[in-house]
Amino acid sequence: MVEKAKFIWFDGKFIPWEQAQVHVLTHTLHYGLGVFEGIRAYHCHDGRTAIFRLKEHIQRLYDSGHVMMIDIPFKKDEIEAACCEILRLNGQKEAYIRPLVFLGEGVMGLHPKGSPIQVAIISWVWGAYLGDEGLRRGIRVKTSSFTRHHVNIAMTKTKTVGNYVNSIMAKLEAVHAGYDEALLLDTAGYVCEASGENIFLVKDGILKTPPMTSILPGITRDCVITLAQDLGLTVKDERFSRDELYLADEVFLTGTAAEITPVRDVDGRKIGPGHPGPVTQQIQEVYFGVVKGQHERYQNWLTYI
Ligand code: PPE
Repeated sequence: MVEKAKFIWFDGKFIPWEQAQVHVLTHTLHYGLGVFEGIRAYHCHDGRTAIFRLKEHIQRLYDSGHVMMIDIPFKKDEIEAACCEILRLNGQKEAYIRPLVFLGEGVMGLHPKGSPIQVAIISWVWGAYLGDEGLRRGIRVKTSSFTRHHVNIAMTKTKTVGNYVNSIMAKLEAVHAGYDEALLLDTAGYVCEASGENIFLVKDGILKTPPMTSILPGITRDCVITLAQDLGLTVKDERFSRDELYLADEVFLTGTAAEITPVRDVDGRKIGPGHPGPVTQQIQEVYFGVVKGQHERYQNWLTYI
């Protein structure tokens, strides 16, 4: 259960948590057209709180809106300012921030013109997305029987509400089968992404991650590519098959919520020695240092509040 905070920003105002309600005719509730973001704020080593890559997340929210033809009725800097203010008002040193743009009550039917476009920003305390132990020891992943969206069926570069039904189906199936997370293949059968994370493999010291074609352009993925290259590692952005994953030395998932989560097993095949490898551990360590403001070089990724 999400732990209740004091306030939610709703259509330009901070209101008490309990009052952030919607009508059952809310268009997004019926048809799934809405866009959202997921952002983390960390309690830094110097005692301050910093939102990680706020500008990039808000830009992606507007990009999602652009693709889905949802004209967000606020300026980007108003949304950024509200993300900072909500943490102050809720007294949260560390939190997950969820901006959500949805079509409200008014119009029914598939042509959404005339629906009010509403925006909410919620913040709550969210620990390790795939569990503390998963973060430390690695998780078990199952290739899903559900395929990731075809690029002409869903707009995969957007965080559209309805896109996530596919993720939920895959997640339910994986958990039902006793795994922690689902891996989805693309429509050509190549490794695509997990239900809510991008994926990397490491083989002979080289990192590989699927190209942008049909994945969400993950902001954590982008960080990992930069951090790995700055560590002198080679990163290839090219497609690979599930058996290449089985044969990898290391596998890990990346996401705002999941952060850097090692994978120790894919479809019952042990990955490497079956525990997080040296590259994954190094990336994890640098990433957690960066988000907490310990590396001068990446200070421009942080918005201190
Ligand atoms: N792919 C998908 C499908 C996805 O949902 C996410 C984020 C990513 C990749 C990684 O993107 P980024 O966060 O920019 O590195 N998934 C969000 C979902 C969490 C949720 O359950 O809700 C997240 O990590 O915030």
